[in-house]
Amino acid sequence: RWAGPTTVESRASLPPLIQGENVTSDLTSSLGSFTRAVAGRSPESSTPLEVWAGLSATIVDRIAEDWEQSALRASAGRQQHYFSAEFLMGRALLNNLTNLNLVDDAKKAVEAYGQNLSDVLEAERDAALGNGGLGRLAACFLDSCATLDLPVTGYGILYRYGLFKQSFENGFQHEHPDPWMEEGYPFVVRREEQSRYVKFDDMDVRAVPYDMPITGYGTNNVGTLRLWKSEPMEEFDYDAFNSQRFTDAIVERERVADLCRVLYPNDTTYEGKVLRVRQQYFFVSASLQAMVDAYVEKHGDDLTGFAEYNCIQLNDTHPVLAIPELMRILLDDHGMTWEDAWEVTTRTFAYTNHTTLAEALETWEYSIFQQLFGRVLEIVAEIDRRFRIDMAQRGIADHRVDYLAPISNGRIHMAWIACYASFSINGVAAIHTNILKKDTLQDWYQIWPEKFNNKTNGVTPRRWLNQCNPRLARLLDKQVGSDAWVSDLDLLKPLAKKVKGKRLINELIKVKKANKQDFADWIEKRQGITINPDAAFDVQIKRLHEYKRQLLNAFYVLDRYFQIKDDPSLDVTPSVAIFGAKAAPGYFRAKAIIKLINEIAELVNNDPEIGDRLKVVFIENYNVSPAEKVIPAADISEQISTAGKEASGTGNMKFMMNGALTLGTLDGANVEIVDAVGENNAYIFGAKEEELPELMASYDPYATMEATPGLTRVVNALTDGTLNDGGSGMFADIRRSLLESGPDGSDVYYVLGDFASYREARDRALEDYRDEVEWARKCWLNICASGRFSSDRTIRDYANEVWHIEPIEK
Ligand code: CRA
Repeated sequence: RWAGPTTVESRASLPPLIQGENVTSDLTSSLGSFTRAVAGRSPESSTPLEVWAGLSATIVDRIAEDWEQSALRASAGRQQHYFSAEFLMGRALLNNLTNLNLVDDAKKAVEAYGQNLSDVLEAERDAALGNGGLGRLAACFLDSCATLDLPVTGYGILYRYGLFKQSFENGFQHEHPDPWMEEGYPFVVRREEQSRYVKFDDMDVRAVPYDMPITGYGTNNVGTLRLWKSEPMEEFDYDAFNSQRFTDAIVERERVADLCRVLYPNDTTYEGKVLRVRQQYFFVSASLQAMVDAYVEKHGDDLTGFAEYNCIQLNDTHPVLAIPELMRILLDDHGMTWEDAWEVTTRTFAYTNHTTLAEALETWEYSIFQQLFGRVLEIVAEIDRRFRIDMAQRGIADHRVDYLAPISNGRIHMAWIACYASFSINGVAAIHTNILKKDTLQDWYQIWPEKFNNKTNGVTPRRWLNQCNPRLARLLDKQVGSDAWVSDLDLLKPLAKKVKGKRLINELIKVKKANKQDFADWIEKRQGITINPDAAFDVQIKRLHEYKRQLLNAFYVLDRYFQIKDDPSLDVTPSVAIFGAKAAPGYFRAKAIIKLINEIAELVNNDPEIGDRLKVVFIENYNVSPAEKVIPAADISEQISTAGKEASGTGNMKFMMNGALTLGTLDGANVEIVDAVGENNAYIFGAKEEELPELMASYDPYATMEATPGLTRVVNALTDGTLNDGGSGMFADIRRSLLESGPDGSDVYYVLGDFASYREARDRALEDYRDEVEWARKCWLNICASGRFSSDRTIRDYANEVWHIEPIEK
């Protein structure tokens, strides 16, 4: 049910990076050996998963020496370290085969044992060690750093369970554990000798690093992602075991294992749990210890030069405990003075903010720090004391100082510590950085304008175009004359002038059609839904959140359904509304919206009167791999957040690269997408960020609903028996959130307010879709203008403007 066909083709014009007399036969014999070692039987009778493990081990074997050399070269000079609680890596095997230009050889090797490469690749589980955009961004960044030969290492946590697996039962979301590496995972290597001890006041744990090689495209440089695992100081309490107290013996062991057991399934909001703070401290402490030890080994015990050789990017506030922890290490373990230690610390850290949503600015109770690490708390208190003096000297008013202080109202403010101690503060799209300056972080901006800078997000064209869309990649190879665009996406820009070429546009149309057929086959096999590949594929895939407004999309679908019911002969462009989204398990209303979309799908898909004119597909267990299937097949990219709420978005960029047209608000990176491609090649609607405060001040959702033709019927369908929430009260809750007054109602995301304008824009897009050639031209212009949104551009900007690092010498 989960497997589907993948097109696996090699097209790189580069010679294989791995030299040898006969790459294929070498690879075949290694694959045989590794598979036999893993499976304990012949490769011919092994399962696809076993062959996957054998082939993956073969790849690690092949890159081992380059990896070792790369690490050595990187440690010779200034290095960058990317601290992140999340890395949403997805699958690794095809990515590595492509980077090493070994796809063809691997295919032959696998076939030599009567196996099939597609099946082998489909057997791999996603490493889902992240929630959404923030975690996937970290993964794209590592890919770009390796490709650009930059000395960058990622640091995170080896979660035993990644983001929960989602199933739909009766249309309701259910969550299941995701033991992603239980069956073995060759792409991480345990580095026992690099273990460190992390001390809490109530327990000590051993941190063991598992290193993952990060290959780049067209280079033999191999980067590293270091994921820490917590283990007990001693395997188990032998005395307790011997005296028959078996449970006592394993209690401690489990307590330690709990630390890394699970990724918190929240996107943008956070879980206020002691365990989460423990996770954060655990991985930053172990990472810093390793960095400082490496420095001492190279440069001696005087750490005043630490920041010349090391820089740390904090991916949101999750790793901000690294600031007091570095202070602790410098003060306590290396005997530095406060002043010297602070000097080093404030030249080491750079902070990225990823959201303006207030609930995502982490603050922790004072008592949590008291319980976990008294010494770190002491240091935070000293930072706080000095901060207050510093601010008073700058003439900042007392109430402002109190608001901005690291400790206030009995809570520790992680974002304020980050702003105070970092030399760089950045947002992730132009509009987002502006909102930080004028709103969320305005006080900091007034004191230190020079710290602020923008780094618009990007996505890696390796995974998100070259790998997931081989047909389009081949077309681009032909147009560019080589595969050079894969690591220099700006090479597509001059191709825009070919937009009038009939042959080219026809080829593009053929590519999209074939991709849509593949997706239709995949979803049919996976979920048993039949869709018409000629219909417009309208796709919204992202975490379920009210601000992202999946509800607005669902209302459009319902409205169109009613229109067809009212006029059964209505001639509309056939379309498929495709959704993919997980809701945080505790986010009731997000789960309600999932149930709602599934109910609408039931209603629409089973109504013979509707036919092919409208279908609804909800991709179950949406993740990186399903994204790789649906993005190349999309026609319309839904980016419809309430303006000012989506910091950047990165899905919007992936769709653009694959030739889907953006239907969106002027929010996040959509603003820059429209700027790059031109208004005529996107569908923009809705209230603008600067208009919303005034609009909201006089907003009457009920009156707006009544004044918008068709909308009352749609909203009423929530509760009038048209749709069934199984007695959960979920749909009435959605209705209340829109129409009732008060902080939990009032339609704060302006769904009803933007409905008319959204409907107009989506209708117009679907109308335009009928002109196949004109539509494809717009797609082409989007593809050619997507160079700005390569994470290579983002990483170059970080490297030049913040990190000040150079490509490593080879
Ligand atoms: N949810 C933002 O909301 C942004 C990514 C990556 C987010 C997205 O708009 O594209 O970060 N924020 O910068 C976040 O996780 C904690 O904040 C996201 O993924």
